[in-house]
Amino acid sequence: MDLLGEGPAVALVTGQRPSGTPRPIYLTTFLTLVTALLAALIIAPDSASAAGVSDVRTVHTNQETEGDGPRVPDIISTSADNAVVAWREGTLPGRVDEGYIRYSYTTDGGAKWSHPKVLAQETSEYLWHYVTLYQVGDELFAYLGRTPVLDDSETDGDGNNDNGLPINDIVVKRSTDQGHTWQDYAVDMPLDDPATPADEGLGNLAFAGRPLQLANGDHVMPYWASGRENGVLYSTDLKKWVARPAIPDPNKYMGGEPQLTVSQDDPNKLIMVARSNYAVSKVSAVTATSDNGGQSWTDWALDSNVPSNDSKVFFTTDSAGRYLTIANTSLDASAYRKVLNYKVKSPGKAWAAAKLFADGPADDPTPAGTGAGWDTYPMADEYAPGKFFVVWEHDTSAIKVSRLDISDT
Ligand SMILES: [Ca+2]
Ligand SMILES: [Ca+2]
Ligand SMILES: [Ca+2]
Ligand SMILES: [Ca+2]
Repeated sequence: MDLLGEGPAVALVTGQRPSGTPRPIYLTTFLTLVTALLAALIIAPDSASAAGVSDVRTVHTNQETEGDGPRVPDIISTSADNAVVAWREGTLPGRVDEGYIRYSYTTDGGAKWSHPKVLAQETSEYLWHYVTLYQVGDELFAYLGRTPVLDDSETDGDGNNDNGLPINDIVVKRSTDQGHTWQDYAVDMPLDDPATPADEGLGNLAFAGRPLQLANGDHVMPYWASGRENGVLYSTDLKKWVARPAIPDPNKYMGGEPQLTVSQDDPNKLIMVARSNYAVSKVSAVTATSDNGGQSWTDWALDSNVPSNDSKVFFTTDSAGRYLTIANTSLDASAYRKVLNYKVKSPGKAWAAAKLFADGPADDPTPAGTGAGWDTYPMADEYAPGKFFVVWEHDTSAIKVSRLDISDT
């Protein structure tokens, strides 16, 4: 059966993503090789393998912030040299999951990052909860969840919005210069307006995982919303987005921050991977699959191969069909969110053992008073086969980026 009636319903996006600015690829590749060879000779004579984690950089640090610091970053690489990172930065004491949205870009493969710029400023009325990035051809899109400064519905009765909810608008920005500048881009999202009694759509519609483009050109974007409903929005034109049904959750796994990718075994099957609720599992993510572009899903089920520790699980399929997951995995509550590991599964093989991805200093200043030593909330983007830029938050005081090379696995 042809799932969408137009050839393969789903195909690996990474394999079909058009390149960015045209460039002499052989020259670039040659220079990259020369540079890498020189770097290996000069800097790392004891490096036995190119594989694994390298080139860790701090994109941005803020030890003075009064909210919950620079957090929840995302990254898109448009080439081996060019990438853009965006994140939320807290601004108000005692308030979490809200702030303004900043971004920084590199043009030299991550060695240097631009001074942070503002993607979405806070105002007297509004703050921002999240930013999620998506590349379609030469265009980049940033999806931003807006939240009010004031919120009378909270039980503390102080009238302030202390938790980044409700989401009362979704704003989209578009860049055509690899994330250096951004312009407003109007969209129609199925979001409930919390100020009206009518039901206009999903409550607190939020995006934490990367959208992907189906083989027929349409787009699917993983969402989560009030009640920990997870599913995909669907769009044919990147303008109007329609919600498809939520993933059934009869066992109350309460998935969150879902990541969407394509099965390494079946290009017509979507896989959703999400953090589970700590009350359900401290060790395993939940997964579900769809063979019709997200119009229906299998029930959420625990997957013991994919770790989750009550925080975001990054999960993708690379251009060679490998699964890559990066997540916090510790069973020790004292190590909550403090260590990131990664795992790889090549097509037709079992999951390889977890390897250390990041564990930064435990004694950083954590301006908000929480998150000391955290290394958490990873996102990644493949810039060459099996090679990724990865971004994550450290200590609620820094945004970090490194390379991760799984090409020899
Ligand atoms: Ca309040
Ligand atoms: Ca609130
Ligand atoms: Ca409403
Ligand atoms: Ca750490």
